[in-house]
Amino acid sequence: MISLKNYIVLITGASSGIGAASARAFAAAGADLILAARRVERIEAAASQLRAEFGVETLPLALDVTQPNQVAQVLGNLPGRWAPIDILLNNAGLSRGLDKLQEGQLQDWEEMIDTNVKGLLYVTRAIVPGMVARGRGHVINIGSIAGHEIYPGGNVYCATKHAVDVLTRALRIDLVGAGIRVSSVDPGMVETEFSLVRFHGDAERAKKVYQGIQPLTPEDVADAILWCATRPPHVNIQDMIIMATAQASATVAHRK
Ligand code: NDP
Ligand code: 8X3
Repeated sequence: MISLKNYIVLITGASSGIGAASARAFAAAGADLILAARRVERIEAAASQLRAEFGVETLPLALDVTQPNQVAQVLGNLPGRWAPIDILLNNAGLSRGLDKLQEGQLQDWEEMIDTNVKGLLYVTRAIVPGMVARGRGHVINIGSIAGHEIYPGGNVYCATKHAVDVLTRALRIDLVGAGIRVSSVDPGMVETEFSLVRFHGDAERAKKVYQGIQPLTPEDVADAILWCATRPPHVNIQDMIIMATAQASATVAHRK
């Protein structure tokens, strides 16, 4: 296990769910954190809290990963001590809707593709060249069971997570020999704001997703991410699928 003391970790989507839990896990492990998201008030509050609680340095960063110019500008001009990022956690992502493809909303498709695929690419493009120059680094992408399976109504969301899987594997090939690790952590059902976002704020419908089942918590996933990040440098966890015990596959779950 390696120590993350003085490591700089950039987390996208740090304002909620898996990203917020990962921020706490990395802070507890002594890493300094760049917390990026659109909801600035949340990441500012988390940045102060983690600084006070764990004595680490934190930098809240307003960032919309769907905006290529903004991503290049903000990540290309990080304050000096923050520039040499050791770990990039590409976590920002969302699902919108659960419609059959033939009934899907174009706006939902655009948002998922722009965030989950293009956003991940823009951020990766901005950060990885520095890792290459330094000969060290770790990119951890948050994929999903939806990147391995397809379920009814999952169409475009599943396509974006399959794309994340392909991009993780492609980056590993392109970076081989550069001393940089590339991992994917792919959860099943995790109770976060994910379903609330998927159903456009319909809290009743979102709650039903987790009814009668004990889903993963964001902390469970953060624990897995931290474990990947703290393996010895010659060990790369390529892909980790993590599911609730009561969930056997994307479509098979036991509900009480
Ligand atoms: P949440 O909705 O709780 O968190 C999503 C995060 O992504 C928020 O911090 C949000 O921040 C951020 N985000 C969304 N769009 C953008 C954007 N354009 N720019 C910057 N940040 C953005 O959901 P989860 O924590 O569950 O989701 C995190 C990741 O985990 C996603 O990639 C999701 O696909 C994946 N995942 C989730 C599973 C689940 O069951 N919950 C299972 C498998 C994978 P803000 O809105 O402030 O910008
Ligand atoms: C989130 C998991 O199965 O709800 O990526 O799509 S699932």
